[in-house]
Amino acid sequence: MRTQVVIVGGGPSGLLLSQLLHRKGIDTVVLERKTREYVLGRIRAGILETGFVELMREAGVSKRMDAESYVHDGTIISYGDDKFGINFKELTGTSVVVYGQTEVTRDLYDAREAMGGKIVFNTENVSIHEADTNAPYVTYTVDGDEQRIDCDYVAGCDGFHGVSRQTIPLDVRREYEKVYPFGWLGILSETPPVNEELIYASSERGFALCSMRNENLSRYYIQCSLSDSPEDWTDEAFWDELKRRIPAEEAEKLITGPSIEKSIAPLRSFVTEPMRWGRLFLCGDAAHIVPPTGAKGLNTAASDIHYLYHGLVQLYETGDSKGIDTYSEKALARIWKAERFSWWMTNLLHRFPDQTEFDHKMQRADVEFLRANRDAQSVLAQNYVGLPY
Ligand code: RFL
Ligand code: PHB
Repeated sequence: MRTQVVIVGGGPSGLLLSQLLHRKGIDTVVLERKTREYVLGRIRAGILETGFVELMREAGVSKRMDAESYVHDGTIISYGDDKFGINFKELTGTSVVVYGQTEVTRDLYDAREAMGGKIVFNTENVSIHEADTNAPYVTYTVDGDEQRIDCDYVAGCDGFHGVSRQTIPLDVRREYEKVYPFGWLGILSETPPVNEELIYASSERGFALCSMRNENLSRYYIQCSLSDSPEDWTDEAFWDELKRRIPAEEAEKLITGPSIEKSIAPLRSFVTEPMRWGRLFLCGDAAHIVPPTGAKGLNTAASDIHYLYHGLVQLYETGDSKGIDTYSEKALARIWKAERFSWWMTNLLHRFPDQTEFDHKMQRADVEFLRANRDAQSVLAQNYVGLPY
């Protein structure tokens, strides 16, 4: 078999790239290790930057998103019972959109199916060969049969645990990592959100986040210990702890109910450089991870896809390789800024096990400054709505 671009990974990055390229007449094959149902069962991102929304429109998959998503013009930061708002719209002229990653992925799968896009599920032993030559190819097994696809380029969109990044030799690849000493325990419940805007809550007992998917589907998170497992937390224990971490006014209003999903995500900052090796390009979580504070993970994946898509179209349409030659540099320049923002917001709002009283005072001063200073709020707002591509 032969195609122009093999895309390893059928998560949001891989599907979006495949859909965008297909519309420009560029042929792709997506190789996904799991099933469609499995990918759609993962509850992840909820907040999309306008750059992401634009890309979904360009991919022709925005119909449901435009009809069903919620525009958020700001967010709330609370500490103990104190709180204040950050008005993105006023400070930057832009907003963000609430539309779950599950829905984004579902829309992309539906669109790929409708256009006859090639997605191979349940692939095993995916292996990328000769990526540093002009004749790369990918082998994999499906249903016990070994297959080979020859191609022009490979896009590694296979997430943090994928094989693409590992294909780049260690003497070329440099990795930067910070692991945080806590995780986020998240639940999804069919209850109305406690507030119309998201609440990022800092408290003496640790961080909490009140988010949502729609008017009857709420997503809440609490900072938890890395040694916890979701089974350690009954729904009742979760709700009790959440109430202790958000302002009393919201705690009283909170409507609780049974969780329909409960999971723990460890927090990590990670970047690999470069994001290109020969004819292999890394995109999204395959190349970088941010802690979820600040909602940048899926959004940075989208900016990678934006750069790679435009680079490949330029190449196939005009023969000019400038876009793909500068891919790694351009993607990384934006990613490091998103890394900084997510790291800063994580440090601002979480409790760390080794913090001293002095450190607590510093955190508090940082939050007070943010509350009182419009310029500081503007910096947060610009980063939250998304830096320009
Ligand atoms: P994914 O989604 O991990 O998809 C990779 C796909 O590749 C497949 N795969 C392979 N396929 C073939 N062969 C192999 N060897 C393979 N190895 C892996 C996997 O099965 C999978 O289907 O990466 P992608 O596409 O780059 O997308 C990245 C996003 O999923 C991620 O950045 C976000 O979910 C992060 N994130 C958030 N991002 C935001 O922008 N806003 C948010 O509000 C937000 N909240 C979150 C988040 C992530 C979270 N968790 C659980 C990590 C909240 C949470 C709790
Ligand atoms: C979510 O709704 O899942 C969500 C929202 C904002 C974040 C992280 C996760 O910063």
